[in-house]
Amino acid sequence: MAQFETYTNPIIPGFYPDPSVCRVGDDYYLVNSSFEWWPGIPVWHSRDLVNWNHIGHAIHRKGQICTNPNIWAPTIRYHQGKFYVICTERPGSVFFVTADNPAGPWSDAVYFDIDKEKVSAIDPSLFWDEDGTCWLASNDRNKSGTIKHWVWIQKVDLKPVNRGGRLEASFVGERNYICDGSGVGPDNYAEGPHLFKVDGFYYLMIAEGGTWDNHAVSFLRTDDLEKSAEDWEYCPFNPVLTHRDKQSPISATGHADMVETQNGDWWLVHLGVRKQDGKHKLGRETFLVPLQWKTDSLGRKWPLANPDKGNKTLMEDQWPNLSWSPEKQRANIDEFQNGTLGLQYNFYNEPENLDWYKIVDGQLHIKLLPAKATDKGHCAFIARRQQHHNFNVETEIFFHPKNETEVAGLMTGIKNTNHIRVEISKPGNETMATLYYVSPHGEKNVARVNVPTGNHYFLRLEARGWNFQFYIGTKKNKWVKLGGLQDARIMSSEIAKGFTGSYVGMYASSNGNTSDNWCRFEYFMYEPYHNN
Ligand code: 6LW
Repeated sequence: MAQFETYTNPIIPGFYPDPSVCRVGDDYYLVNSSFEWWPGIPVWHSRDLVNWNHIGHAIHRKGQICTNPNIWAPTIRYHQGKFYVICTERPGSVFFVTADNPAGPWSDAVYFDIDKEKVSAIDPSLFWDEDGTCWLASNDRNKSGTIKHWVWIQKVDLKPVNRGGRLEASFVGERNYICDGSGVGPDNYAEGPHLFKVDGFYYLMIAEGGTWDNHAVSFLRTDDLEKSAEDWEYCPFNPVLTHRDKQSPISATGHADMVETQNGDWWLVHLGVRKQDGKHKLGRETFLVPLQWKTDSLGRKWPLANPDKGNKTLMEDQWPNLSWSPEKQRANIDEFQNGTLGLQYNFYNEPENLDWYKIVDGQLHIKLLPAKATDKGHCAFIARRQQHHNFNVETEIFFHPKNETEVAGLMTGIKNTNHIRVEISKPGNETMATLYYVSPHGEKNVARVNVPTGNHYFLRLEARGWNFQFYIGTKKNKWVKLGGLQDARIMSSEIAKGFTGSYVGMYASSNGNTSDNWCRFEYFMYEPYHNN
């Protein structure tokens, strides 16, 4: 079997933030936040920590959780034959789901009754001590987001009780507030806590500094989880990982989780962003960095990220001491041959039902829904993440607009208020392809061409950094340039705000009217260009 000497970061490119990892034997499982994208919480499998295969979603069924999802920062753990994923459903609740098989199905949600009037908990994590006691670590966040976060831990009983139709687990004993940060660096903002037991000590990993440029990972430890805050010991090397000094192509490194391999090595997975021209469009991505335990002057051991390489996560680093286990690569072209939508696709917000799309004879059919691309909620948009700075997207669409409100095409962006899309429509007797650019200031029609009526069309997007150009054709590879944006930074997280990343996908709408019309897509291609 081929063995590589190095791996490249990010290990999971694109909008895959807040990674959490666990190991079961020789197998590793990882989850990410998904916010309002459906299905929620992607679940990954790997045997070498570098090649990851998307195997399912922890939130995949209507009714599994109580409200429309807005999922923040999950943790995955394995305990006595069961997988647990615990996370926050914003704005309110902490819940967990369980599964025998991490590919699914996952159970209905079990909630913690946690919310106070002004404060909600985020970033929950579970830890089982050797005596079987289960602890929940989390951090408070007040609803306006203005006070500092405090990390706390508390014993819990996970056995669900049905309270008024909602499954609930219970707290045991007092909540122990541990810290609001390591005290090192700007804006402590402690969050993303995880507990580990190593050589008889309990290590508390925290993220701090806020999720952007000042993000960092720090450690505390204690020999007794019931000890009060002032008796915990702070790692003198804190933060053990940060790219605050902006000396790396990777920024915002933080919100992490760590795992010990079957060979006794320790690795950290964490989020980070890759900026171009000071902004990023791919969301917060998942990175991997080796940890080494170093002893301080008091003889205490602490895990440090790449201490011999400037305490930084590198774009390329030494391969883990694990055999190369390539996962099956997803083909660049999806010809809809499987009868079901691939795991790479998401909808923006959970749909009311799933009767508006189907795969028949190798074509994806999408019904025109009244919701518009600029609406806040769910619309008929089947999309996948942009995972590279440079990429090409191509599709073939069959569509006969029946009236001037019916449109279908290709859309890319980060939000309803920050996107570009090309639509086929028939405003009068002629069929048109129109390119729209949408910013918080409104919608602009940037290009329009006539296309033959009653035909099928090929649509193509070429993204090179912030330059997005669209093409149309009635024959494959016979492109007419439609136009685009030289500078699409409107789709950056810095401008659009929020915690997600950019998507690209197939779209259809009847613009406020009911319609029984459908469009069909023959294939959908996403192809990295020069792989970066
Ligand atoms: C998450 C918090 C954070 O809950 O961003 O980067 C929040 N860290 O820990 C949303 O991902």
